[in-house]
Amino acid sequence: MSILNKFSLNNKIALVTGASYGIGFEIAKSLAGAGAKIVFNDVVPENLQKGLEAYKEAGIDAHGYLFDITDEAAVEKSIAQIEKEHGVIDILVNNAGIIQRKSMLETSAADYRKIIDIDLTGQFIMAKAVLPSMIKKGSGKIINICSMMSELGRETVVGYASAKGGLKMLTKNICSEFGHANIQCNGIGPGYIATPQTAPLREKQADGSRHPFDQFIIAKTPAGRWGTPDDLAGAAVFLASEASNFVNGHILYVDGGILAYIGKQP
Ligand code: NAP
Ligand code: GCO
Repeated sequence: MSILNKFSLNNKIALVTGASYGIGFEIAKSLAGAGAKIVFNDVVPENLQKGLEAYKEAGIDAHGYLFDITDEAAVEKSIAQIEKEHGVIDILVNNAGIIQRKSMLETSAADYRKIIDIDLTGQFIMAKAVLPSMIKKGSGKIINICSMMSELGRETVVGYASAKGGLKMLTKNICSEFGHANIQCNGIGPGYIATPQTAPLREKQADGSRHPFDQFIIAKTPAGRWGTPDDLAGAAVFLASEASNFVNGHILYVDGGILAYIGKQP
């Protein structure tokens, strides 16, 4: 049998959260390309509709559901509906998330709680909702979208970094508690990726020069460029497929080498 068969997702159902666009959309496309049936969610009706149109344009028969990953009752109801309409979810990609950029001293406890709620508690709620059927089926893949901030801090992203650090440990804990049930829970740690979420960091300056943060990331990345969502496709298919059945609790960084590099001398 060809080794490539191990990367096949034929007859698998994949749920990607927050996947109307951005990283989630590209990961969903990659899983569809490997044979998976795509289910995705969003929290804004207009964006869900745009996502459905984008998948159709990409030739993907995706199924969209509107729910907030932080609303446990809505998540449980939606997962039950998805399982009834499509079958057991084989692959969950916990992609949905937000970021807020302001100094810690300007960050209220309410700000902090909101980011933790969406970027960490929401991923817990989603995993808890899909695990029972995965365990009953005897297999399952959970992929948490972590970050450079799962390993490193920086000014202005205290809530986000706290959540992404916690998400690394949630990943290890799901591995620890459910590995015996043939559940593999891993993370993908993207570097700096060009999406709407990082657009403010790449805005051209009034004089047409690169944003200072843009220049910083180029100097910090051995690849000398920002990543694109498509750079994450291979890692997603690998961690969603049986090719990674003995990989568990691992965060696979797809960062162009940032975490290995002290950075180019100014
Ligand atoms: P994005 O463009 O901002 O997309 C985030 C998605 O999450 C949107 O579809 C958004 O829906 C959805 N979402 C937000 N809150 C939600 C909620 N409560 N319930 C359901 N869906 C919700 O972000 P991205 O750049 O694609 O990033 C996707 C993931 O990768 C995030 O977890 C992010 O932290 C992580 N990441 C990004 C980078 C990067 O450089 N871009 C690097 C490392 C990790 P609406 O827009 O409709 O609200
Ligand atoms: C930021 C960026 C990063 C990226 C990503 C890096 O403001 O520092 O948004 O946090 O989103 O998480 O891996």
